[in-house]
Amino acid sequence: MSDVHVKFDLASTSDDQVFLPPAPLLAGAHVSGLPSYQEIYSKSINDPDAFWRSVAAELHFERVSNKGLEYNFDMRKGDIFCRFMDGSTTNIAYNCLERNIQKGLGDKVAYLWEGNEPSDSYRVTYQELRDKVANFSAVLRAHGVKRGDVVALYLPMVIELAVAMLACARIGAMHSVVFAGFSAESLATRIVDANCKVLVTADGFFRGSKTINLKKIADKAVTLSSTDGVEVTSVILLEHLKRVTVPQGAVLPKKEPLTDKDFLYETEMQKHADKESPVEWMQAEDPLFLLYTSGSTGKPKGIQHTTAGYMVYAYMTMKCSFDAKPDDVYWCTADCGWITGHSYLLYGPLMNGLTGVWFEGVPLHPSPSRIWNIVDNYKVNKLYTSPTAVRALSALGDKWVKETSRSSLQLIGTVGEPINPAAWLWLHKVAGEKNCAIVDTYWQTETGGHMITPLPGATPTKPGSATFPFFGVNPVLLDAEGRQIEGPGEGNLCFDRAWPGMLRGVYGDKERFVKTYFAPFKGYYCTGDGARRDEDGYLWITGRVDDLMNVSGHLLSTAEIESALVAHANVAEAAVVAAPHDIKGSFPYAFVTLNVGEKLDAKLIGELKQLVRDKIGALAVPDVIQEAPGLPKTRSGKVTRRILRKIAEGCDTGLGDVTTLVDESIISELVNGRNRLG
Ligand code: 6R9
Repeated sequence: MSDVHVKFDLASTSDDQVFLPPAPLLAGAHVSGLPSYQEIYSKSINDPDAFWRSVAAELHFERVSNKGLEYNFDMRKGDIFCRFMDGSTTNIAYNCLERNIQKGLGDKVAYLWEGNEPSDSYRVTYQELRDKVANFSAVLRAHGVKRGDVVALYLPMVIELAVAMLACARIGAMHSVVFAGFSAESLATRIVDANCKVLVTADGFFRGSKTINLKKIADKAVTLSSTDGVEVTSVILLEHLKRVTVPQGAVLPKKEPLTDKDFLYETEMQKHADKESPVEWMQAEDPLFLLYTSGSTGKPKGIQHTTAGYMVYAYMTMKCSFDAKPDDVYWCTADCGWITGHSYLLYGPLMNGLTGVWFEGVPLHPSPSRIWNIVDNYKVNKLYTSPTAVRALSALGDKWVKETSRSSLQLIGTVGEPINPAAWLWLHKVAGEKNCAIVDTYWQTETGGHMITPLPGATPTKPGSATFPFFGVNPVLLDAEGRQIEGPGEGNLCFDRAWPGMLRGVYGDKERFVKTYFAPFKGYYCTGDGARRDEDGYLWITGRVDDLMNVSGHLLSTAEIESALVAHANVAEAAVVAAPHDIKGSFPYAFVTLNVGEKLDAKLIGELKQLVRDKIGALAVPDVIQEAPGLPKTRSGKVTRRILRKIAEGCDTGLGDVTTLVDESIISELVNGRNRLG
């Protein structure tokens, strides 16, 4: 195991903040105790084919070939490729539904749906979900959708989105889910890129007290696509608004007229209710879905996942990272417009036969207790959410949490960005009442599932560290020249071997696939993130490599400085970017959002600088700290640092694409704020 760079030795740790797995989770966990993790990990690395084929044996394959993982990561040796169980056939929707029903789970609740308003809710069993999926797959077929076609799904968080995704998978069509917060232009770009002929959408929905007229946006996207040469032939329209409660202060949107392309969802379902629509047995390497993710330059990339590899990986990561158990009530707060919704709200939980919560609303509506109220109402025992939500909630004070019970909670997972130790500890102490495992999962749209993550019954955790690799994954840290950093150190986070769930391409752009992921370091998959390995072998994600900055020849992590700043009790959020400096090369420029009622005065600036100095060192102290009423964020909650970088550089205009931001007006406020600094 000489090429495996993981050391698991806590005996000599100097870290006093190590949290052992909670006793109830340790007992009877799928992976119980660190030695068990180490043993399985070694097996998975030493004989990946045997390991992954034994996982695959827990799922249904119609035909099983004798192939395992085959791949080439080195462009000097030929084409980059990855195949898993090539020649086998299976179907992921069948594994989510029919397979569980045959095991006797037909009457088990698959999803507890809760709407934007707490009064709107219903539940759907595995059998009911299967029937809806088979029915909708007949509708898709009737609209000409065939194996290999791409169907665009532009829906709020309704159960019909799950139905549509699974119906595509049932008949071998790829779904391309577009987050319902994206604009008409974004939707059109995605429709055109994948030549989608069928679009499934809804009339509208409420998000908090905001009204979204989805049909109006969808209509515009269909027109824009047509201008770009792609003719959508059918729009299947779900009438959602008529069945939900209108939030206080909101009004129903104007009803958009139906066009000759529109077909009502319910009418179509009834029309094709009795049609046979059999499961397509898919080749292991047949594409399963596309999901667009932003690139550092140019148009978004259509990340392409395939059938067997994604299926086995989503199943196994769900099972181990969240220790999936039959009695779980599991809630992933992610929207299905993101990969987290795909792997850990839809496919992972269903394949594991769980009961999931499917939530349409937002965490702070109608009150900041909403998340915890849902946990209490449904007795959620495993919650998967994002650091950004955690920071927003913790900034409002503990009162909203304290007035709820949360006694059912056993595990809280996070994903999407590095979680700063303060937020981690807040989850542990306040939300989790010191009873919960905190699981910081590191992964990407491209990886299909968790890559670096604690296992709740096995891994001693450190606040802010994603800890150790998942089975079959070997992370390496490379320096700028591509040399492996052995032992403690910091570098580019790469993976030296394939795993089943990895992307198989960027849709329609093989060159971009190779260039983005395999050209930076020959022989490795490059994540674009930096990571640090500590004395105990723990991995700490330091943020995107393009967020690293070089100050006086020292590599600094923006995430690390941000983490220091948000450790201050008055700071809700912080974003740090590199600004040019004549002597140092660049300097850290910090934007900080303060908790309600706080003011950024000289005293607080002094305290913040001292905090960074104490936690990291003098060279990390931001030269400028600017108060930010809010940070520019994409709809997935990621801070757009490229815009902040431009502001810090002194630009007033030419800030780049701002159309993906939730709130564009924040930009001028930040520019004005900077000008006031002088
Ligand atoms: C799953 C998802 C991927 C990027 C990734 C990294 C950041 C995700 C993280 C994390 C630190 C974690 N990221 N999880 N950074 N700790 N636990 O978010 O996919 O939207 O493609 O984003 O998010 O920078 O490269 P995606």
